[in-house]
Amino acid sequence: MKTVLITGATSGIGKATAKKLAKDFRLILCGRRQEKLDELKSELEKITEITTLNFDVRKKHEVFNAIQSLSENFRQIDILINNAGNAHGLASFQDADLEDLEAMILGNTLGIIYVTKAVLPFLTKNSGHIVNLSSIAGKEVYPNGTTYCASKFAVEALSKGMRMDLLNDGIKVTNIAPGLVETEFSIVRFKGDEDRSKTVYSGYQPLKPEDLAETIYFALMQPEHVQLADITILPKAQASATQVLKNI
Ligand code: 8X3
Repeated sequence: MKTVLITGATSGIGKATAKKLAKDFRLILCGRRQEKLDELKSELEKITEITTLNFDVRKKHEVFNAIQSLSENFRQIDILINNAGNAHGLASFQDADLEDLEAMILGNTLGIIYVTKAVLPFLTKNSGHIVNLSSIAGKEVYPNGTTYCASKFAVEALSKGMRMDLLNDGIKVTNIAPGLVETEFSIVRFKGDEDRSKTVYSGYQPLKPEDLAETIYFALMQPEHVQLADITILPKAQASATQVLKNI
């Protein structure tokens, strides 16, 4: 049975993906909240073999130490799902808090670089697969999202470049760019303001984390010779990063 490492597995898309994959894969669940990892582990270990790694993708040494601490039976990783990521603030570039901007570049861009560099020595050659979670914000820039978008444009470049550089190693790279998905994303972006977060997802049907889990599963279950390179997935009510039809 293949082994999948998922970052950001404690909530949202990562958690839904862990649940979806449990019937077919062994799982390495990674996240910052150990109690959430433990909860998910105890739920899913009835179905498959699970281990957890507690680290913050923004902390280089934590990332490498955690991945190098994997026990012998989890040291061969077939699939890496770079899911962890966040937005911090939605403000003009001139007004945005510099620490928020640093956190997005660190978490969304450097985080993928750290985790992928740490996992690559353990990633199966000739049938390995990396899935990077980008965003519609990796395809289009929108006002007040400058650095968030920059962090996701970088993910797009990382996906394309990894696909080139890992071609000879037989490792597939799938880039997934979702639009509006209802998760803790906006609560984090708006620093705990649940009312403001709810307005982002009201008046239309946003994507659910489970929709993304289905998409990731679909990408992983393709025949060995098929590489889904780039998938953009939007709610029916969304046409672009800034165009959402509400009250339909
Ligand atoms: C999250 C989607 O539209 O808020 O990546 O940028 S959006």
